[in-house]
Amino acid sequence: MSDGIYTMSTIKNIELPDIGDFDEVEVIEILVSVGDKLETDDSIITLESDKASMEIPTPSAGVVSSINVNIGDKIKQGDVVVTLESEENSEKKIPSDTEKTSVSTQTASSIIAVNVPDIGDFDEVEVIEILASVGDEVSEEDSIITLESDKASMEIPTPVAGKIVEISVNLGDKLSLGDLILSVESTSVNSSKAAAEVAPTKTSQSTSAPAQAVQPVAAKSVLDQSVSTLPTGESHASPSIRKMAREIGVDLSRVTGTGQKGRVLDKDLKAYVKQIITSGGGSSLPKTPVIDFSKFGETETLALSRINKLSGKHLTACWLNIPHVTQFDEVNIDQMEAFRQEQKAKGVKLTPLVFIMKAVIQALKNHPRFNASLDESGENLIIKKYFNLGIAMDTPNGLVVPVIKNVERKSLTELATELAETSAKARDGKLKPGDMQGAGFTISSLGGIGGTQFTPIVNSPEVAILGVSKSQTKPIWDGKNFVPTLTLPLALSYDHRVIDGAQGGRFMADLNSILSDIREILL
Ligand code: CAO
Repeated sequence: MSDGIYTMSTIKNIELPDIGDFDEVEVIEILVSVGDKLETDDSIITLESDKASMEIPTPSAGVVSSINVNIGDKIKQGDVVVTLESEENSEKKIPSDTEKTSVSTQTASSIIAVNVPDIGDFDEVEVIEILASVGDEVSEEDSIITLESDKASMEIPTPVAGKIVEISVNLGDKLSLGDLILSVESTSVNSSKAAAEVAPTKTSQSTSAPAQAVQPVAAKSVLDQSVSTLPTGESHASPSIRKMAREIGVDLSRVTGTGQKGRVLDKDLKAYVKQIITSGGGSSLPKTPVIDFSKFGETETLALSRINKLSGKHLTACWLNIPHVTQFDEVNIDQMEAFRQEQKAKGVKLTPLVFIMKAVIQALKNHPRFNASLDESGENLIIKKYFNLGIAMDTPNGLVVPVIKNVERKSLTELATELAETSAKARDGKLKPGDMQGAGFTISSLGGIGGTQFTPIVNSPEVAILGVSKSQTKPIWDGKNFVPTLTLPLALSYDHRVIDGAQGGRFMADLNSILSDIREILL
């Protein structure tokens, strides 16, 4: 044991004092810097074992002349923590640990009295939580009470397993070394922890139980289990809660404690974290109200499919992260339709989509910015030199977007065959993850279904998407007459961080011209 200080000159070595029954404990915080002027009892470092943390105060005043430990060092009693240039000669002694265990009495031979252990330099510490009840079966190391001073809180575990037969403390009691906490009917008496049966000496807190064979045990002491610091005094919590909060990066002062004196309990921390997660990682988006629709009539609850949930999450991210612009156009597809009908008469079935795919590739070659992704920094555009198209497909389980690769190398009929095969796979739920990766641009076609227009959501990390609606014959003015014309409605949505409105307009005009004169596609 040490008195904590050597002062032969004006320089004092501040050693780690006796802080209880522990071996080597890690330095997790250094609270002072060289040159700092300290008062007696100012905290200098924080130590932490796997179960506890504790601020170590300086026993004397002075100016810090050196710091002798680093964060991560494992230190033990007697190690020099800092040196102080002293302004005074007086020293404050750290109490010795000669009295490690006090003895109290209990009733039967198997009853173990658990007393307050050596908790370091603490006296008269308040009981703020009683963590066990009479009748509880406890295991060794289970915490039984929490003590709290103005600077630290500590969970005291039982050193023996067994059934609690009596609790001898109340909330608010001030306890010191050796005070009886509770009595355990032991199921595993560890002779190294429990003294041999000795003659009874009843403590002031014992009940009137007959004094017979006694196995007195001090609960294990300080850093071996649990002392936690209350750095600013604004939030109270046990060491395990503090440790958990530190590990997951929660500022405990933000957590509303529901325990005694506003103490943060395990459930409070979990509720806080849950609330952060469900509110979208702390984003300030207002929540929509929860409504009980059955108030208004009969309802039925359908669970979303796995695909619904996955695509929902992705679409939300796209919608929230990308500043969208959507612009519309109508294409004269008379020529395409004539060609399509010709092919149909020959038994070759082509839907408008394959023409649109080929036309889009041509437009992407002319406007490489549309076949691109922003890099992670958001400061560079990665232009893709390959031409893979995502095609949105409707399946019984929800929307999927398989990718048709190297579209520029495939003929209209090859594309039609691949589309048919891919949509069959999609409907049967047989697409593999690789089938849905690698697109540079996406087309969503609702042309087979209907509608005049819609605004597709850009499929991040792509920067643009084309929405196709159902073609209609419309009277188009040719300068002299209204001519019946088959028109195809297109909607181009793009990421405005990457594509300016003028660029979007040029892409759409180009696409319109390619689609209305399909000779280039047919080459
Ligand atoms: N205008 C008019 N008719 C069209 C058309 C258009 N723009 N597009 C297709 N059609 C016609 C086709 O020619 C076909 O008619 P015929 O058999 O008489 O030739 C019919 O509509 C059905 O076509 P299809 O939908 O089976 O084929 P497709 O090549 O156009 O599309 C596929 C294939 C897999 C993309 C489509 O079936 C599909 O799943 N579409 C839904 C996509 C989707 O859900 N998008 C929304 C995503 S955002 O929620």
